Parts: sequence; structure tokens; C-alpha cells
Amino acid sequence: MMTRTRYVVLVLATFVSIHFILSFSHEDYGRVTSFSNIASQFKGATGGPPYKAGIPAQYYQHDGVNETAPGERANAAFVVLARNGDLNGISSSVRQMEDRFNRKFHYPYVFLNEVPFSDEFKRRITNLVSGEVEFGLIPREHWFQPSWIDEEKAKADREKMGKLPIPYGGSLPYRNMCRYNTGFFYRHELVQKYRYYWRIDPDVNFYCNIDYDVYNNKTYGFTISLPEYRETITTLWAGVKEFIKENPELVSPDNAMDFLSDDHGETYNRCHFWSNFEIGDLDLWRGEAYSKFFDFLDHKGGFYYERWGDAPVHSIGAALFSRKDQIHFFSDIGYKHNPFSHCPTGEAYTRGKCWCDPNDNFDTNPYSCLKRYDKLF
Ligand SMILES: Nc1nc2c(ncn2[C@@H]2O[C@H](COP(=O)(O)OP(=O)(O)OP(=O)(O)O)[C@@H](O)[C@H]2O)c(=O)[nH]1
Ligand SMILES: *[C@@H]1O[C@H](CO)[C@@H](O)[C@H](O)[C@H]1NC(C)=O
Ligand SMILES: *[C@@H]1O[C@H](CO)[C@@H](O)[C@H](O)[C@H]1NC(C)=O
Ligand SMILES: [Mg+2]
Repeated sequence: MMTRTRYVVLVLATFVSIHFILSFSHEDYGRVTSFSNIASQFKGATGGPPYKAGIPAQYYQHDGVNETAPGERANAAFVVLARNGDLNGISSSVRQMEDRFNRKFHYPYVFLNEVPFSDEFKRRITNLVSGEVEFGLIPREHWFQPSWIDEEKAKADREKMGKLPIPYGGSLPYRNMCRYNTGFFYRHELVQKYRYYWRIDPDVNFYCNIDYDVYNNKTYGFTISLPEYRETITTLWAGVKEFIKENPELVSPDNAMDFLSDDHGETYNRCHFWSNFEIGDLDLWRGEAYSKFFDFLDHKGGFYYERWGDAPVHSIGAALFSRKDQIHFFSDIGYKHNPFSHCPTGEAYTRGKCWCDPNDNFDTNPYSCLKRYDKLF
């Protein structure tokens, strides 16, 4: 039996925590939980922040050895969209990124979520990284379905697609995520100070050492390319053609249309760069061409009436609004997001001390779009 005092304490504690959760999730929408204010939150409880605050990244040492690469750094950060429940998966990805690349470069990280990250999430991630890390909350108006979407129509499509063998065909949160990655992540206040980004997703593998700085004045870098599910983009290409017709001056000369289309733009071959890996120039997305393109597509409603992914829309944007030579294939970065891998071959495999199975390489799969990329040059 519970004593009266215990009961009162329990009721009070429940009230206080519910109140805390409610006030946090409402008032903090669109605001940022920065590195410094998280560190200060922990100070009282632990007698000192378990963060690397105050140690300039360039002096951070790995097991006592200074492995920091000399030279300048690009104005770049890792950008990670994740849920609290992705903690184990993203820890694995971040650990590999640190071991294979960032222990030498100490680039900062920005984590984004539409609900506040848990203290455990922040503590465990901060313990892994060798650069600064910030945790941001996504503003409500950047995440949820906009008011001008007809929910009845959207729901009908989710029900229809949910019956097909298409990943997340019936999911509304997945659609919010795709639209956010397509047109909003680069506008987040924590991302705004950066020019370049490297996207990292949960449960991916980085198989090889990357001993050079990857930021190279290109606009978009990829490792794997493949065709999109037809049913998720039924009307996307019609929208793209309409946009090009109305805004021919926004399309780049010497672009990569022939990666997207086998008939010079008449139809879409559904090839896209697999966007769970992206190294990119944020100014490509922030520029006039892509901004107008995203708004145009967004108002067609296909992120909800179909299930347009960030991968095809980014790929079409990168291909049309960059020169083809600004799109880079990172052939020497060994990478896997289930179920596909890119495994470097020959000398690059040895040099990078890769551990991927050389026979598990999507480049040689008949569905790979790499040959269309190669044909551009
Ligand atoms: N904050 C937040 N992040 C999400 C949500 N859904 C997906 N993400 C993130 O968005 C990215 C892509 O989501 P995934 O669920 O991996 O989508 P996917 O790669 O198409 O599907 P899988 O094959 O299951 O990995 C990952 O970085 C996820 O952590 C969400 O509802 N909220
Ligand atoms: C570690 O090496 C880098 C690059 O050479 C250098 O800039 C930095 O000062 C070194 N740090 C320490 C603590 O020696
Ligand atoms: C980077 O790219 C821009 C735009 O294409 C070009 O004008 C500039 O010369 C390039 N800079 C370097 C260092 O390659
Ligand atoms: Mg994934």
C-alpha cells in the first residue's frame, strides 16, 4: 500500500513533469537549444559539463595523439535529422564518421528534430564527437503539412499507397520528413551560418578512411544513384517540365539533364542520387532557382498527394541548377544504407583500408544510374 505522503509526492511529481513537458514542447517551438545552454543545464547536476566546451576543436587529441589535419577548414557542418528513438542508430553512424574522417577534421554537427532532443540523446552524442555540436528544434511551420493541403485528398492517397509494396507509402510523418529534407533543413537557424553540409542518417556505414577534406567547391556529392518508385512521383516530372517552360533562364547551362532523362527532358528516367548520403553546397538550395522550384512544387501538393521524396527533388534541382561538372561522385567513400552499398574498388579500397565486401557494390547493379552519370563526361 502506498502511504499518503508518497501518494502526494507522486501526484506532485507527475504534475510538475507533465507541466514541464507541455511548456517545453509549446514554448520552445522554433527556438534553439544551443551547445552553451545545454552545457549550463548540466553544470548544476554533475558538477561540470561533460562536454568539450572550451577546448578549441583544432586542439582536440585522439587517445593522446594529435591527428588533426593541418590547414584551413571549410565553412561546413554535419547535418543530422533524427528522432530520440534513433539514438542507437545515429550513434553508430557518428562513431564511424569520427573514426574514418572527423577525428582529423573536427567539423561541427547540427542535430535537428521536431520535438526536443532528450538529455540522454544530447549527452551520448556529445560524448562521441570531436567537434562542436548543437541541437535544434524545428519550427512547427517548417515541419507539418501546410494549411492549403486538402487533408481528405492526402488521406485518400496515403490509404491507396499504403496498400502497395512501397516503403512508408501510408505514412504521414514520413511525408513531413521528406518535405522537410527537400525544402527546409537549410533554412534552420543553426544551419544558416554554414555554406556546406554533409548529411548523416542513422544506421549507415562508412567503410574507408577519408584522409582529405571533402569540401571541394562542388555543389552536390553522392555515392549511390538509382531509380525512384514510379508510384511515388506520378506527376512530379510534369511539374518539372512546367517549371522549366516558365523559367528557362533559371536552368544552368551545361547542366546534368541527361542524368535525369534519356530523351533530353521529355520523360524522367527516375534516376536520383540517394540522398541519405549528401555532401552539398547549401547555397544551391538557398539560391533563387531552387527556392522558386521548391515553392512551385510544394504548391502542387505532391509531397502529400503523392509521396515525393527529397532524393528525386534534390537530384532534379542539383542536376538542373548546377553545371554537370559541379556534381561529384565520391567513388572513394565506402558507404552503406541498407540495403545498398557503394564499395570502392582497386587501389582506393587498399588506400582507404576499407572493410566493405568488394562484391557488394551497387555500381555494377543493373539498376544503378551511375552509367548515366559517367556518360555526362
Ligand atoms: N526528427 C525526425 N526525424 C525523422 C523522422 N522520420 C525520419 N527521420 C529522419 O529522416 C531520415 C530518413 O528517415 P528514414 O526513416 O531513415 O527513411 P528511409 O531511409 O527512407 O527508410 P529506412 O530504409 O527505414 O531507413 C533519417 O535521418 C531519420 O532519422 C521524424 O518523424 N522525425
Ligand atoms: C595538432 O595539429 C594541428 C595541425 O598540425 C595543429 O594546428 C595543432 O596546433 C596541434 N595541436 C596541438 C595541441 O599540438
Ligand atoms: C569555385 O567555383 C566557382 C563557381 O563555379 C568558380 O568561379 C571559382 O573559381 C571556383 N574556385 C575554385 C577555388 O576552384
Ligand atoms: Mg534510413
